[in-house]
Amino acid sequence: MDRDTALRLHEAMLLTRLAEERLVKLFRQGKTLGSVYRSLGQEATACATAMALGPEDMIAPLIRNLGSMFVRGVTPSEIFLQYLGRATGPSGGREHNNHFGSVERGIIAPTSMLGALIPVMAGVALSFRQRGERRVAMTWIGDGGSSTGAFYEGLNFAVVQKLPLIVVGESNGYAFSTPPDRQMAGRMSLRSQGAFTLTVDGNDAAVVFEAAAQARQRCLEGKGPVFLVCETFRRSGHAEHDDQRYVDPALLTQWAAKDPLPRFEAWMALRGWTPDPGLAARIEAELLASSDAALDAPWPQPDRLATGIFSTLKT
Ligand SMILES: Cc1ncc(C[n+]2csc(CCOP(=O)(O)OP(=O)(O)O)c2C)c(N)n1
Repeated sequence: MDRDTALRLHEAMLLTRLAEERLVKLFRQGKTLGSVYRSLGQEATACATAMALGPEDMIAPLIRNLGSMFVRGVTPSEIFLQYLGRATGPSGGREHNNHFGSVERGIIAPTSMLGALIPVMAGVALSFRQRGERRVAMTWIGDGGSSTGAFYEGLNFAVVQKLPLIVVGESNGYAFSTPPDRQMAGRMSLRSQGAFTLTVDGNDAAVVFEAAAQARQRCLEGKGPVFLVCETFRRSGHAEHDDQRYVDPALLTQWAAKDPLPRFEAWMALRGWTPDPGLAARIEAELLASSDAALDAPWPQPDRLATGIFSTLKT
């Protein structure tokens, strides 16, 4: 990773951390229309994987991968308008979290149905190959989500067809309140079905980036899909309405010491790469301005309810 990439990756992780903190404040003030599903402690897994892609590649994030959307150019303003359900937000107030896509920026909309995006992205990867395009598709899945039939169907199809698909497995300690050993035998990597599999420290942004870059290279060489398992930990509840009382506090302390942000800052410092000391303040100011503007933005009008439901894309 070069210096410029490292600085951009650090900024994306910091932006994700601070934007989610701002969203939590809005949730506690009763301003968001739904809950807030954070990625506290998992920012490296979302940001460093997406950062290793090229602009022509496509991603399909899950709700805990807001960071990957920032990497692809989604703005805090879009996120606040969306969470606050405003007419000027990406879905015009029809959704209230990161469930929106942006094909121009290579983002297929996240969905709630866990596993469903794996066959979708296998299809996207198949279309790249059929058109002879050098592009890869990437999506994410949690340890709980990897128990779905869709996960197996999609990954199996990609393995058999040798598709350029990267599935990032987020092994993050809990699926809601269920630890992995209550719902799967063995480690997440055993679910690879023959896909080339890498297991990495998901809280080490530099390592995640290198692994994702290697995965992309394999895909471009026609070697088939990669299952990139990131070992990490969800340091907040499933969402803000969940107080995580089922988690041993000692585990939280243990994982707080492995926080990906200071770890990446230390990695950068070893190379003499220092982020701008005013960065956090600048991001905070932008987040405050864009969330205040979103609070003043108009609500959707009932007469717009039936518009924008069907795609206008030409086939
Ligand atoms: C097919 C499907 N089944 C159940 C759910 C309900 N659900 C939402 S999140 C969740 C837990 C997900 O855990 P995991 O995949 O490990 O991801 P994490 O929340 O840990 O990031 C469940 C069961 C769903 N969204 N989709």
